[in-house]
Amino acid sequence: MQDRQKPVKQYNVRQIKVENETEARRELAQIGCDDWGIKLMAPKAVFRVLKVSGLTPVQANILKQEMLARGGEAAVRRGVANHSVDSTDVLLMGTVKQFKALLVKLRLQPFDLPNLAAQIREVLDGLKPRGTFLLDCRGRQLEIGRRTLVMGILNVTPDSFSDGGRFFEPERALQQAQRLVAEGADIIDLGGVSTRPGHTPVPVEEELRRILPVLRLLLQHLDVPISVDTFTPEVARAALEEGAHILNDQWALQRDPAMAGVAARYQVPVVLMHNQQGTQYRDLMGDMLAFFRRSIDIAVQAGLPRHQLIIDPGIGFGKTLAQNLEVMRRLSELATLGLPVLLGTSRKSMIGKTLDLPVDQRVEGTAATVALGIAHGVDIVRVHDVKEMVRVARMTDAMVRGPAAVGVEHIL
Ligand code: HH2
Repeated sequence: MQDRQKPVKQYNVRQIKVENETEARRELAQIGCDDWGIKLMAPKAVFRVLKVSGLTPVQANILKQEMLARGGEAAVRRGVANHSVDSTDVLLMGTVKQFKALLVKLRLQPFDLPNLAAQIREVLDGLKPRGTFLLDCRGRQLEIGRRTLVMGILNVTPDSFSDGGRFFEPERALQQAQRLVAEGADIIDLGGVSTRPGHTPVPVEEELRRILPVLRLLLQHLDVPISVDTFTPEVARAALEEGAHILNDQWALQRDPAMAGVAARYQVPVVLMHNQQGTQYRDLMGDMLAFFRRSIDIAVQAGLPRHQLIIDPGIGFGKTLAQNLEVMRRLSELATLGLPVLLGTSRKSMIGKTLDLPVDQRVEGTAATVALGIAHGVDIVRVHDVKEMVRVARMTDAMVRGPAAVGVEHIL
């Protein structure tokens, strides 16, 4: 007869979720580390992979050497070692502690590496949890980060893809906006031009004729901030002069050089939405980030502070279905810039094509994108179906941000 085996002691090995130093500190404290140990080890618990573009072989070789010396890694293009290529992208892999030590070394190097060090530093800082802050919309405040904010769409266009023609009359538009606010909208986004594929361009006078009477009514009767969805400086100027609180620019200040000056003059928050002609990318997320950096530069040069800017990946703009889905999957990469993120997926063709459903049956698909967006760090969702998406956002917030985000901690 065989001996009965001694029971094997179980150590309950498992992976835990640690995405930043705040979460690392919490886990270290929970196992009883002392304060000194927590301070020392938290930066070792967070691993980052950063992608850097367009380095010379000389820069890349130094970077690799310095990263390896810190115990991290740097992947470069074949041909960098013998300088048979002109430039390379680099994947830097290491803990926050290793990155910090790398930065100290890079600051002492030639070849523009101190500049690169400053840019890496900015990204590492941007990736730290932002906490909550108040976005000042010309006197009306939006609290960013505590819970997801819902922007209700009000299109006063005859041809918008999902609600075109329904709220063309100012009184009806006001009623619709009041309904959206009653359902929980934190912002109303007023648009006078449809940008759906195949839309007809609208003259400035017509865009003004559509939005100004409605805007005046909204400003009189609503307490929430009103954003104006336009990429035309004349329209933006007129709307801001009337008192609109936020500028939502589908070309992120890059379509008309006058736009940034208009936004700066009124010191309004600006939504910088990614957009481009065609769907060619060298590196989808990398190109989008470079686009946002250009827009941020334009804004700051014009005198708009960085903290007034919101970025938006522009789902459905200059992207194929596969690219839209990839952006959704990689939304958390937008945290790189440390700015609030707005997501506009409501009833869009990405959902229609994926589920093979017409525009009036895309509410569940929209819900999936809102939930995923929030899980990936989105701060504001732009939606038509406010009542439903407020519920989706509250539920997702309770799970992602914690019960305090929706005020239910008392029942726990
Ligand atoms: N999408 C649309 C319009 N404006 N603004 C931002 N910031 N982000 C978006 O994703 C976005 C936007 C298009 O949607 P919709 O307003 O519903 O349709 P239409 O262009 O037909 O009016």
